[in-house]
Amino acid sequence: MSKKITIQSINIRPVIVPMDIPHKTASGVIQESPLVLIDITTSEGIIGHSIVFAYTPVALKPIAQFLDNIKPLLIGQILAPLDIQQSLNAKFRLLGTQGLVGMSLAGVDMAIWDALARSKELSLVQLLGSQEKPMLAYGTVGYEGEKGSAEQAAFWAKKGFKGVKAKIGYPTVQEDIQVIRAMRSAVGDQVAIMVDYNQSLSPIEAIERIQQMDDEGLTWIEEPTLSHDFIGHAQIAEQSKTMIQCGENWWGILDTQHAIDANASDFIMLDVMKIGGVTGWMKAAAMAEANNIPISSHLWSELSACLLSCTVTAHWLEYCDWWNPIVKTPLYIDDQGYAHPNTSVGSGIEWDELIIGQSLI
Ligand code: SMN
Ligand code: MG
Repeated sequence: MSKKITIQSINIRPVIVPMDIPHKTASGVIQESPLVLIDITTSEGIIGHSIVFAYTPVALKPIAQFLDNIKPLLIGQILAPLDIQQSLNAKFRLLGTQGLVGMSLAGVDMAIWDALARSKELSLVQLLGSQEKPMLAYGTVGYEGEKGSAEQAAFWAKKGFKGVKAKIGYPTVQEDIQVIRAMRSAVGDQVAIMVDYNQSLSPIEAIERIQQMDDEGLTWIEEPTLSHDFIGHAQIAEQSKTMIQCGENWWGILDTQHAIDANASDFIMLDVMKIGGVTGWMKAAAMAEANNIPISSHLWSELSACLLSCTVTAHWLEYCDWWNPIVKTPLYIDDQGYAHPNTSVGSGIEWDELIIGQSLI
């Protein structure tokens, strides 16, 4: 019988990583990255790492505190992510496993998977039974108006990216279309353009706007209305020629099931944290496979590149460099715009302790 590896200790560190350019959306600006870094040390001395993204600094300490509080539930447990997720979900059923709780539990799951892969001396992709494959990546463009959006789009295209995604949701649809056309002139016909409304329209407004931009050659239109309005999204998808993309705000496999049942989205974009960590991703990816729905990723570029390699309907990787300062080897993107998942042990995240030391709060 193989030796049982257990969780020996857990280290939780809240940090704020400054951003070069604040990320503007139709639903608010992200000025910096508030992150909780999790390190789980096993009984054999192997350390697994993960990142929880708090979205806003006001959520940072509560998440870190919650993670500190659940240490006794984890220490001494066998390093078995599926079982740990099941027991934590049961433990917090009455409180609810969405929001800050869900984010924290997903962070634990990601760190356990990383530790498990490292303890077997396998890459995460190998541990999950797959091989690392190059993934088509797109660059992100903020809510920067015509000129700014075109400049940011050109920046990614020049680096070889084959796709760019801009934030829209300007006061009028004419402005949305002007931004799209300015980006198209900047990047040419060979680069895919996606747009993201960040939930800012009502279903009726969305239907009216999207019908006017249906001939702009967009690869997808993301979250036109509230992320949990599956019926509203289904109405929009039904009336739009352009593909609808949703999923970054779905909590776990039950949201995924309800959204699929409602035909809420043509494509699915998983956020490895909100979907429930590596465990949640793999389950949601299986649901997408059964329904022939392409899967893209949200943030967590390094980890998502690994997970997309294990996803049958893998589509696009969202490239996000905001957390690059704290990791030793950020995700490598080649000059054709393909991301190359980590092939060394684990998910490839190693901390740059010097920068982390300067970012602690
Ligand atoms: C997004 C929203 C919030 C933070 C980061 C990114 C965005 C995306 O919706 O799709 O990247
Ligand atoms: Mg989005």
